[in-house]
Amino acid sequence: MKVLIMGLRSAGKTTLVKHVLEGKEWEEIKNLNPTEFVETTSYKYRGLLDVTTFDCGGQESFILSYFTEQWSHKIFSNVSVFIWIIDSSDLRTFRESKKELLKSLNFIKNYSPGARIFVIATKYDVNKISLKNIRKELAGLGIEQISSTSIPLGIAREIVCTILDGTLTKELKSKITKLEKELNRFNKKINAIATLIINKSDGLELASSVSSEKLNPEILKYISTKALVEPLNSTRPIFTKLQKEGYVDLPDAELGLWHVGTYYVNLFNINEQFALFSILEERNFKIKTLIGYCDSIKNSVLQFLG
Ligand SMILES: Nc1nc2c(ncn2[C@@H]2O[C@H](COP(=O)(O)OP(=O)(O)O)[C@@H](O)[C@H]2O)c(=O)[nH]1
Ligand SMILES: [Mg+2]
Repeated sequence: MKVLIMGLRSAGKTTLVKHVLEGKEWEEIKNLNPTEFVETTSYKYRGLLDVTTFDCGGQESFILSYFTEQWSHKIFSNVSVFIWIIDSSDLRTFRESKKELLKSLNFIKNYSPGARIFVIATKYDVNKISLKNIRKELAGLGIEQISSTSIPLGIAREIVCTILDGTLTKELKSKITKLEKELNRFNKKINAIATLIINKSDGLELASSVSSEKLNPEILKYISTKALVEPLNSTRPIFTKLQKEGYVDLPDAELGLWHVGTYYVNLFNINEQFALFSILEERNFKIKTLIGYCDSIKNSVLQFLG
């Protein structure tokens, strides 16, 4: 599935993509350098969807060259989802952005007639144009949905995820439902509040099971646990080195446990791509038993993927 993301210079494209598809938080990405010409990056959103973004710089001269024969075919063909990014904090560039959007839509309609079209108004924390006005300005262009986002306000991930989740096929959804049945059993066995299978690259869940009314499963859908899960990738090299020096035995299972208030967060490495994440209330579990259960759910996940 090709997701094409475009917009004028400095509209907030790169920041948004890094936030949602790389699980980066505002503090890490608020000072990015501008993108040079077309940067193509491929992601596996939630471990499910192949998403390729074409971040097209956005300098005026670059924008012009997209519309040459040579480039337009390459950029606008086979697009399933087209997202135009508009800077809601900049009144001066609004006209220009609308003009370029109209041009792009012509290309999309030519080269990818079935594409679903979305507009995202970024930087709504410092907006100068209201969403209502943007919607009025862009009415009648065949845009499915126009939404506003703000990364510092923490509302961007949910908006973009909702758009991408809306493009998941029935087959994928029923596969997830099957995996969630396994997770429900696991969750009961270990007496956890919630268990999630996390796609490590964006920190988003592939599937989840929530067994308590205390937690809204809808919220878990849009949280990136990247920062918690990431250490699982780096502990093995450290332990390997220590083991070489003869200090420790290398553990077979890669399990991490966080103690947060009265809760325990259990992290378990499934493979390069996925990790298991559960939230447990108080210490009512044995580590060895926990590892055993984690191992069996690991096999289910690997089967699901295989
Ligand atoms: N206040 C605010 N600034 C943002 C937001 N998203 C991006 N920016 C800033 O907008 C500028 C341009 O962002 P960038 O992603 O490089 O734009 P691009 O050229 O479209 O890729 C950067 O200084 C970002 O920090 C947001 O949600 N709120
Ligand atoms: Mg950029």
